Amino acid sequence: MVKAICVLKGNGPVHGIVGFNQDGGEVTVKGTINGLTDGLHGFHIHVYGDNTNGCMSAGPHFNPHGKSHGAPEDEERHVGDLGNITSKDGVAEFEFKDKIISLEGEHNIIGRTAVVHEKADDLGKGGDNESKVTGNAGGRLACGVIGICQ
Ligand SMILES: [Cu+2]
Ligand SMILES: [Zn+2]
Repeated sequence: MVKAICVLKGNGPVHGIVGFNQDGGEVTVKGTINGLTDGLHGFHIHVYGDNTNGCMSAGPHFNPHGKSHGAPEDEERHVGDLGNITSKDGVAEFEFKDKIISLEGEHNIIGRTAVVHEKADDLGKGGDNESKVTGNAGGRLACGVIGICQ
């Protein structure tokens, strides 16, 4: 089984840790992120594992097939589109599976950046152009490069 880990940090109070475990054609994503406002926050894999200029250096969503932004369950989505996580009382604890991201091959996310956003991701259904690119999820509160772990 291939395993990866990401430690997310930002300029504010938001920080967390997210693990990625590959099991066959599925990756289980399990994490805890602290310091978010209550409610939904967009969570994506962005293309570059570069934090030179903070989370902005991570570039746009990981999108090797030139698709539009969408929900994790949509056919039309970026590989990096993992939807929203939910924070309550300052803690977002989550676990879900995704069949599109991978820890090997063409959809490999190792060496790229996980980002948690200021606002909810509208999952491509916001009705404006930006919705089809970023989901209108707003600022990048915390991020980290995804690395191989034991
Ligand atoms: Cu993002
Ligand atoms: Zn996207």
